[in-house]
Amino acid sequence: MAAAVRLARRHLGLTAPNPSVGAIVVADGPDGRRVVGRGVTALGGRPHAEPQALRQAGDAARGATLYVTLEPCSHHGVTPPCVEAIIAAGIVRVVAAVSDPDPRVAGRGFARLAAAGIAVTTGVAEASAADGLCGHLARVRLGRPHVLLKLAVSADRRIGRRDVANLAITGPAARARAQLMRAETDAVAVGIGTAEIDDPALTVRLPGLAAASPVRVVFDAAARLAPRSRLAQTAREIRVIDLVAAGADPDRCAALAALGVEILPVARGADGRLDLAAALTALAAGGITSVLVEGGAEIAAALARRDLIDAVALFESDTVVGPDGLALPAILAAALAADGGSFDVAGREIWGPDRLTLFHRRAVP
Ligand code: AOF
Ligand code: ZN
Repeated sequence: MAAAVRLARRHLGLTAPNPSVGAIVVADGPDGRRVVGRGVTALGGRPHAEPQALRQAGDAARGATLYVTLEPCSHHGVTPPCVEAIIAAGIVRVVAAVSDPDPRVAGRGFARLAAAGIAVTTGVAEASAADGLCGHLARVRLGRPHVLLKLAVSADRRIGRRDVANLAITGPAARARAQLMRAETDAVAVGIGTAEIDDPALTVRLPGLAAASPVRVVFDAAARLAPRSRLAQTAREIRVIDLVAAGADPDRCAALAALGVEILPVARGADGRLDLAAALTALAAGGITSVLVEGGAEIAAALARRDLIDAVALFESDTVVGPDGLALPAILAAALAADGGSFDVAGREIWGPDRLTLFHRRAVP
């Protein structure tokens, strides 16, 4: 199952709105157990993982075990049900990690397999598989994408400076790691303040991964995104969605739309600003299952206030920004605090001189 989870990870961020699933067929041979087929959900979401693994296994699938990270589908969607392919191939045992909450599946996949006499085990390595399926699980269960907030803080707990564009807090290794996060998500988002100050491209520039650049999203209530910005100017190459408040200046919206920027109007919240929950729902309706939020402080704090952050990637460096830098918003510092916070540490990594801590929102009991 660990191998299937790693396999699924390869297409993370590249299969939306489908999840990236990993499937491995293991057969008993004269020399012991061996892998005879591997499959990962194809780019764009289809074909699913299982038929690919079964095709690779061919006749060796007869009597074999299938390890799969998500409950195989039982519905006639765009593709025929995976359970039928599994039964037809002669698989005798299915080991799965996560049950599919998609209402079209939701237990029916396992039930169909069991009815065909296949031994079914589920819940194996569930937490690590669910990590890679977090976008699908959030979209189906919550109707919004999974939200990962990326933050870089200096030794004096600053996350940037109002007067300096693209202030480097972390080093090149940490920044490459952050680009990998972009490659693994469906969309990368910033607030309009960050878009104006940094004029970011928000693309993936890692060698070999340029095609993995996610959809770029701006929280931009008043449609302030500049037509001359890098985002607007490259909208025809890599999608840009501008989340504007209903009633935003139609001329500004039209100028951006003419450049290929997709204008997505969203209701205003009680505070008169963009309703962030509605904005995320609109993204999910458009097939986006995961969002990496990269800044700035204001959007991060606003998401935290509405309890819309599922995970945080906190990079910490020894750089000193100085007292006039932007402080890590208090609400985030409190949420990430070791005692009394609302997030748990899910992993730690070292990138050059910088540290990365991954936090997951603590599950509500
Ligand atoms: C699987 N294996 O590799 C994936 C699955 O629109 P469709 O027909 O492609 O079905 C999409 C649903 O199938 C999706 O919402 C999720 O429940 C499941 N994804 N299932 O058996 C796979 N990617
Ligand atoms: Zn399927």
